[in-house]
Amino acid sequence: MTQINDLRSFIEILRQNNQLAEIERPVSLEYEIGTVIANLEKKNMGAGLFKNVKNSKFQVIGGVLGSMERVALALGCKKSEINEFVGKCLDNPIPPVVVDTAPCHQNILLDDEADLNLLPIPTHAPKDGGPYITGGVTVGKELHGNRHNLSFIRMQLKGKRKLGVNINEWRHMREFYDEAEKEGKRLPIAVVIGADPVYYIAAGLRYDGDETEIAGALRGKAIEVVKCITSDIYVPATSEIVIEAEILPHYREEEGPLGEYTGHYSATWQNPVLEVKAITYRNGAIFQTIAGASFEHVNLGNVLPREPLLKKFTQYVSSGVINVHLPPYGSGFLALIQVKKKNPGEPKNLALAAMMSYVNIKNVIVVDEDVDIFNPADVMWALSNRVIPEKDIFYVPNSQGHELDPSSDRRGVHTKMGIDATLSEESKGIERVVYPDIDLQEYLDAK
Ligand SMILES: Cc1cc2nc3c(=O)[nH]c(=O)nc-3n(C[C@H](O)[C@H](O)[C@H](O)COP(=O)(O)O)c2cc1C
Ligand SMILES: [Mn+2]
Repeated sequence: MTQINDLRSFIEILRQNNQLAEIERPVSLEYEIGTVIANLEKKNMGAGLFKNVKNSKFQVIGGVLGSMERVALALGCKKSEINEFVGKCLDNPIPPVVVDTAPCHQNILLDDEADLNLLPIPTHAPKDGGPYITGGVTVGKELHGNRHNLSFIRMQLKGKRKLGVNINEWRHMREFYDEAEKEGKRLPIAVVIGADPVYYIAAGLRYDGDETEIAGALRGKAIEVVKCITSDIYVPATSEIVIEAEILPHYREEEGPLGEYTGHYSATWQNPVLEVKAITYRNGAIFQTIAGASFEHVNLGNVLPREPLLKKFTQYVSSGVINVHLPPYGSGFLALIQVKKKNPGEPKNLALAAMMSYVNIKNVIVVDEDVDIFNPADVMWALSNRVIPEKDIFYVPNSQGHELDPSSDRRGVHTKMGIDATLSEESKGIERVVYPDIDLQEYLDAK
């Protein structure tokens, strides 16, 4: 099996596992690529590799981590093992190793040559404010010191060497930027576009050190990094494209709107801008993108970072918890808990624990061990069959949620809801009809 160490080797894995749609037809950066990625996702047809992008010499790929099947392929584990595996890696970091020469420096454009218009930056959703880099990992470093940080920062194309940047509150990158701004200094950063998928998964995680160490843990091997050309920031040597830039202090411009993870558009905000210092890329570079409001957006920003916590919190309350899931169709607001319950009140306690595990979690559904939490139809079946509303549903009004939740107020205050969708004690003795799973191929292939 191909060993994954960059985007290209993962594309090969996707190809081998029928998780790649290879598109030869010429496509436009304006809306067309975003629309095709969204349709591929809806029809579960794999990541989209656009080989012929109008007005660009680069290929574009989107939806790389848009399904849990592809996340499992990236991590080399089963779908049901993902949260356990990511949780373990967060406790066992592997620091990166520095190399001197790197494929990502095969082509170097400096200063005035570093023109963003050379890159295939898509405008994804119909009402996005313009072209956006959404599938880039921002590498930050504190101004005084060597602490690195990975995260996703959406970047709006605003000029040949200018991007608008949106760094939200409480982010590690925000700390770096606030510190630089206080001193009136520019903050050097790098944007990595196209890398080993574990680098993307690590960037969405909340970790107090350098998330590159978690990428190493997820890969089971140190990530090879190289020093940037214009700063002392380190990026993966096999990155497809790297933008080296500086965020300006004490300057704001309008930025937005963009399709957000809630499936709604964000408002426009007054946000900082950056100036590009260099663009470097590999020969035959592939530009990676993430369609706003896609499952990939939710997987990276909500599902993968928070499932390990959800598991820890709920298993602390009950050893009967079998698995947990934050399905991407729930925008990170819906948690599903599968339990072999011992006591009738246990599912309610589990719902409360889930609500405590992360502020965004609003609705919690607890199901029995015979319900597949990775199959929405099975969860809907449990809701339809096993819920006695006046007894099984409870609310926590005026609790804290996330400001982008459309059902919350401006400060993110909303009502949380817990649903015990397990079979009630009184109904015990009723048995579910279960046909065994078989390998159909044996029937279809038989002569
Ligand atoms: C596709 C995608 C886009 C995101 N865009 C932003 C963004 O524009 N601004 C932001 O602050 N967080 C954004 N996030 C969330 C952060 O990347 C995420 O919370 C990250 O873990 C923050 O890391 P940090 O605290 O280490 O900086 C995005 C996440 C994803 C998956
Ligand atoms: Mn961090």
